[in-house]
Amino acid sequence: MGYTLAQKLIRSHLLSGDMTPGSEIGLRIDQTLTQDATGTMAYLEFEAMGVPRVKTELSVAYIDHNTLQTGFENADDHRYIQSVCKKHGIYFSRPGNGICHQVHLERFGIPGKTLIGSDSHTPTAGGIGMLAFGAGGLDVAVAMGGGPYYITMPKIVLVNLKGRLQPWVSAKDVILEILRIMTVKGGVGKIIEYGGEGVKTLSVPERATITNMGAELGASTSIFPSDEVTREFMRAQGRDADWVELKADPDAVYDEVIEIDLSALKPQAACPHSPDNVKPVEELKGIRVDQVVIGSCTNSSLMDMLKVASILKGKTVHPNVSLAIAPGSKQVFNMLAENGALADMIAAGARILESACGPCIGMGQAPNSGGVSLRTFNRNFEGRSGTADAQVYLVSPETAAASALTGVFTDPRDLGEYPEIKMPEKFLINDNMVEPPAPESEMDKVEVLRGPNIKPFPTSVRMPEEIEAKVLLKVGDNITTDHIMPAGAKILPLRSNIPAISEHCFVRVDTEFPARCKQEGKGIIIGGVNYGQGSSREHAALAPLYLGIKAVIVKSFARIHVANLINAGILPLTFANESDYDRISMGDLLSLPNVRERLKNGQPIVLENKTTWETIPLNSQLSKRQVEILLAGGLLNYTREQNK
Ligand code: MIC
Ligand code: SF4
Repeated sequence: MGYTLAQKLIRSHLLSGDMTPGSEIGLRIDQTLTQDATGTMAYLEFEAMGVPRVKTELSVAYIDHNTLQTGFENADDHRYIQSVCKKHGIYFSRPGNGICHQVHLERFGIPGKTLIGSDSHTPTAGGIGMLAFGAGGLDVAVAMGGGPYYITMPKIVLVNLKGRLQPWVSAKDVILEILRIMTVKGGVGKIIEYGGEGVKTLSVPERATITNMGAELGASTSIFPSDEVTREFMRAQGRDADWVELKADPDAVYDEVIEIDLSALKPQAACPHSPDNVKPVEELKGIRVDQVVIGSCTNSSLMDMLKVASILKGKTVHPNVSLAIAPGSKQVFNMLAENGALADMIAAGARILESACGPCIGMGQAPNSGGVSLRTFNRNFEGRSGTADAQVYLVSPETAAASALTGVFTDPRDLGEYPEIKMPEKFLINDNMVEPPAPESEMDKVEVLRGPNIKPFPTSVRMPEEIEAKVLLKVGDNITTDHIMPAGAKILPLRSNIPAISEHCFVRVDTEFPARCKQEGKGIIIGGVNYGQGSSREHAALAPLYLGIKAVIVKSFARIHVANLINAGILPLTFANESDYDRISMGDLLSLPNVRERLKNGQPIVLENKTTWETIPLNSQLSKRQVEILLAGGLLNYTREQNK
């Protein structure tokens, strides 16, 4: 029996475990990336581990999220990351150089290598055949120190592509179709592998749009084969030597197969407030549009930008629309400037933003009250744009640009002839905004610069014999990390200050939550299915830890968040019977008797509701390693104990 491409890469990087779906495996990690909103924590954790130089083949730190500098905090964090990188052997991509996933794909990614990044969209690199995972900062720190990255062996889904996209239909419409079919929890515990005749019709940037939004499926990662198209892209980036061919064996066996006929797809949009609430643009035609934003790690490649520029050329943005455009990288920006496409965008009235995440993470460009905003991004969670009642739709660059001109939701196919845009034979290569680390012999001379905003992270204590605490919050299904730990221009600067950022924990759901936690001193959270979907931010675990949350009991978890809870030392549990969710109310006093002993011995965990005097069976689904981490009170404590 042959192997799928993902299985081949897992096999060649397997350090522990066996490849049976559901069991824990440890992988050797070749490359890491961080961004600044999660990076400060990751590097503080790396420093705490005491490893002098990174042990990966390549580690890169990007500054792309916290680029709105309304106070000293973000700039201080940038300086801190820059100095840590210089000292410890990490490449530093300076602010202005672009969004981590876009730049990594262009300049650093290598087919067949493993990558983990402290950002959930790290699987973007699957577009060139990397096995790339989003992870919490602490997991990235461990990988930089040479440690394995542990995941649950996923099932492998084949998305079999046939046909070819019709004019005005784009890669975004492909992944929106898959989201419509699979939903935001359909990818949990799975790797999405693309194959079939249709693959060769898609360019690398198109593939990367698709793998990028695999994160919204909840998938562990997504991957395309590395073929002649990949080779052309690598060659155009001057990195031909890094290319290798990679594909699944012809007799590979998949756990699930989804057929997509590219020729049959139409322009689509994810409607408010979830990436899987997908409808054909045809059905939305005519809805008034207030804002259009083009960019983000999903759709900010040169090809996307050139398409947009050609749609805008010689026209004017509709008077009721604010159009903002953020090219994904300095390379893209520079090429647009050199070939005149940027001038076409400016002339049409686009508001040009720096190469960064910007509006995608609520860093500026919040829409007007109740405003309809069409965005080429990957997430439209309620409130994420910075305006609580905004209606955000996720669309392709083509649909976005067309609607910016008409002022209403527009099917780009109505625009007439499709602009033929070809991938350049050579990209403009200039890595002058990537600072290499100091040589090892000089690392001692580098001083690490710490601003006053950097506060120590919360300490967790060893798991007690028994947990007894009140339910301080009960939430429903599909809670995102944006609910747990919101981002945006006001809160992101607090990413290196856990005590301060904790004041904002869950406030979009319940403004009293932080105060209630402080009053009680400890507590338990109850949730529904797919709890913690979305971002990799470990702050969504560290803030609850700081606020005294001891356990989170839900119907099911999202992959990265549950790993972050374990790393922080918060006990994640699931209901053995989902209907028991209804037997717990806010304020109930819950007890987990002998929990330490039971975890240690692999015995089932039982919950006693001391308010109703009911007993509820729970599942823990933890590996032996995860149990040890929890008993030690988190991964940092565990690592310290191991090194004693
Ligand atoms: C996001 O898109 O939500 C982010 C901001 O990139 C996050 C990381 C973070 O919260 O810093 C992600 O996707 O992991
Ligand atoms: Fe940045 Fe948005 Fe991509 Fe997250 S999803 S990395 S905020 S561009």
